[in-house]
Amino acid sequence: MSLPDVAAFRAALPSEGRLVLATHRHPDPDGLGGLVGMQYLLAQRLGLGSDLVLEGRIRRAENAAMRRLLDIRTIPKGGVDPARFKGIVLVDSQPGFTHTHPPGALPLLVVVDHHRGPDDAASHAAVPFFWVDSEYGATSTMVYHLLRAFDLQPDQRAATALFCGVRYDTNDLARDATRPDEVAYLELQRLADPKIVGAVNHPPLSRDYFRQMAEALQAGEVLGPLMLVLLHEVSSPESVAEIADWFLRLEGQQWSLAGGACDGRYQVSLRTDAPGADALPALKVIVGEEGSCGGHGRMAGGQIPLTDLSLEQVRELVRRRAVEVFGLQGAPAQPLAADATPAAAPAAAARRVDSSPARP
Ligand SMILES: [Mn+2]
Repeated sequence: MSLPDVAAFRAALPSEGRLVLATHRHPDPDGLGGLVGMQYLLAQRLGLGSDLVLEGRIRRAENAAMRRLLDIRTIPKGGVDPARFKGIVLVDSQPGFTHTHPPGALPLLVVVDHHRGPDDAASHAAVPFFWVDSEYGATSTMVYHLLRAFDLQPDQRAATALFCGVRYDTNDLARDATRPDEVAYLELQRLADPKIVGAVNHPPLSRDYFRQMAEALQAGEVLGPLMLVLLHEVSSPESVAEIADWFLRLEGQQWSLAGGACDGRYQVSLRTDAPGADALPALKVIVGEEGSCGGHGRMAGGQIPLTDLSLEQVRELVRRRAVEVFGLQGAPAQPLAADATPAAAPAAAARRVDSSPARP
């Protein structure tokens, strides 16, 4: 596990001016938390102003609530005038990840991320401060420890943002959490606003959300240890991740793969709760040469562009490769919504008919 290097961080940044802070497309709480924490650190310890540039609409209700309640302000990507900024700080992502396109024409000065990236030393060498360590369960944990290395305690807003990030990516320390995540979680919980944390955790959900979940329930298939939900169009890429998370809770299922088309790409999310299992290698096989993916520990996400292949072709490809990678050739696919005990069903139905009064 690597520790933050304060001197290297200082050396990578200008002594004055403004910076652009960016993260991956469709930011999640860990990306947003890392941005808010980083903005606070730059202002408090380095006297540097910064603006957040976000890509992709934030549609997941939890993430939108976090942005609203913490008043996370951004400037449009198209509105970045290179003359006004000294460079870019990227959190929870890395250059070269296909879901990340920081505004061009500005140098990338800092990368802080916990995803496993491509072993491409050339792209790292070009970044003055490149701190990537997949031993951390969340980027927000890394940013928290960077603040502490500067002897800086986050204020309530920054603590709330970072706390939401740590708890989201580690599932409240239950998933991929290490000792630094625990330290950050407990300290940030003490400093965070519990009302905001609660409101982010349980935001109002749109009717569209329930419609999407109803579709997912209908489309869900149980294939041995794999829960498979390959949808057609979805309202947001985040909903694919949410569906994968949700269906992992099905009793007896150790893997959950969800997919859906949005913004010209077929998004896929793979989750596992098998002890010690790693989601990324399996997803790499599933998206293959046609797509790209990233992940850490028990979660991985990726996409396949819907340019050369049609939506139906991609769904078939994903399904076939998932069956192969989990060795499920010949395994019966059972609709999730079907009776899980088909053998007992006719008898039970017969009894109901016998004992119930005739319907009008
Ligand atoms: Mn993250």
